[in-house]
Amino acid sequence: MQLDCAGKGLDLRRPGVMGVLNLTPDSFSGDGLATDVGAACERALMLEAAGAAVIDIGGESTRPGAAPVSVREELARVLPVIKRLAPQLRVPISIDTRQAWVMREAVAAGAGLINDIAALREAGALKAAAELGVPVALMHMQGQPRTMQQAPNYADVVADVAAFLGERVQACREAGIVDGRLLLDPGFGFGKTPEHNLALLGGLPTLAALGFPLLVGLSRKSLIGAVTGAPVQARLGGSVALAVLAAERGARLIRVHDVAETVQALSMLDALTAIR
Ligand code: 7PJ
Repeated sequence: MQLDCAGKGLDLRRPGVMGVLNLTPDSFSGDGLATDVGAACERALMLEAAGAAVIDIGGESTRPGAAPVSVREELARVLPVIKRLAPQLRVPISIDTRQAWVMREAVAAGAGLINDIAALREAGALKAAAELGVPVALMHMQGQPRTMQQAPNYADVVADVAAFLGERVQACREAGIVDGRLLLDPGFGFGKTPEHNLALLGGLPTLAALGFPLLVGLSRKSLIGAVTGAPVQARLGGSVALAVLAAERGARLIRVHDVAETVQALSMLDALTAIR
């Protein structure tokens, strides 16, 4: 399974890592990359050297409680970095956005994959993705970032998320986006309690059975805090464990902040898989 991301390959035959490059000023990694294009590019090159298969660039904070940003602001954050970085990276850049215009500008600047937490539900997004021709990750989210953690509610979280993702696949087909360009993501933490997140982790094989490569993001998320009490800056162990558990249950791309550690952990899973 090799995806063509605007000329750069993304190999999903074995679980790989998507490295996070967060260009929002309130990023909870607190790395201050939002205001320094040079530092952001250096960080991306480090993530590639550490083994990331794709670099995910985002300019809108979507953590619980976050307010939306304007398209103009989002573009100002991501475009200079994508433009400078694309020619320097061997691996593809993914653009983490819900906005159709950001998708268009980012792909024109060199991004090769769309990572949309709203699964192409915002105005114009389906059309933009269809016209751009790059692969798209469709993520499940209940509600909106500002309020999504207030009262998450499901009849059966695995079945509900599977049904939603199935509907979005159908919407993509109708818009002319072929199945081979799609990845699916259950959206850990996006309108989910810790129990919902655990049920989804356990239910990943059911979601994998939909027949699309699965992307998951668990890195440093509040589930780890809920289980262990660890604050966000001390969740490396939990993040690496969740990456391995997700990969074992069928995830093909793991979105993480700590690339080197996760790549090393996944190598061990790979070694075990090779002898089975
Ligand atoms: C995810 C994401 C995720 C995808 C974020 C954070 C919040 N994109 N963007 N999946 N999470 N596809 O990193 O904690 O889980 S931002």
